[in-house]
Amino acid sequence: MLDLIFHQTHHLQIVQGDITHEKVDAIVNAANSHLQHGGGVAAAIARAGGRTIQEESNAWVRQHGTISHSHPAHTRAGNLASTYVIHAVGPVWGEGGEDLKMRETLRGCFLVAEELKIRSMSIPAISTGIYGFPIERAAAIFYDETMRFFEINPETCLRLLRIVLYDAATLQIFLDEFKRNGSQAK
Ligand code: AR6
Repeated sequence: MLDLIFHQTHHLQIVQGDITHEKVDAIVNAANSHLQHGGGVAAAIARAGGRTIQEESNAWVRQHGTISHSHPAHTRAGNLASTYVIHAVGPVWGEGGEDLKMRETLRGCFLVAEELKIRSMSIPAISTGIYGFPIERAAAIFYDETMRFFEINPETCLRLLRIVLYDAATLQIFLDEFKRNGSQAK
């Protein structure tokens, strides 16, 4: 586990776990642009939260159309402990422009967090499962974008950001990346 503190009040934590168990204001889902939560962490969230998550997702797409990288959707979280699920769509590895799309996706999550004025959010390693984005590369972009967010938004309501990695190997890659950049592990 890594716990980085910004501006004395804001925490960035890297932990291993199942994101459906997180007790935060919002969890981020690694979704597809049609919000059909059929596999991976999306299916786990839809299953654990109950059918309202898929129903509200369908309603969102009917109303707003498909989801872009830069502006994720959000629904309520049904039976989960969180209030919201933010449905972010990461890049598919091999489609081109993946690094930039990953940055847009993470910035989109922060944008929605600010719009919802939430105080805590947990985010998985978007795109690194079914979408095939290399984990080391994702970790480097997560590092850059999370540091950038807290540096340029010292007044943000978002006091706690947790990066929740499902397996030990992915956790280690993220810890190595954040430590390599000079952070202190706890
Ligand atoms: N908690 C935290 N992380 C998890 C969990 C969990 N319960 N389950 C898996 N992961 P993926 P993608 C990790 O495939 O690559 C779906 O069908 C997993 O180990 O869920 O963005 C969507 O509907 C990996 O590191 O998402 C899309 O069609 C990370 O979550 C497509 O997959 C992301 O893996 C999105 O693919």
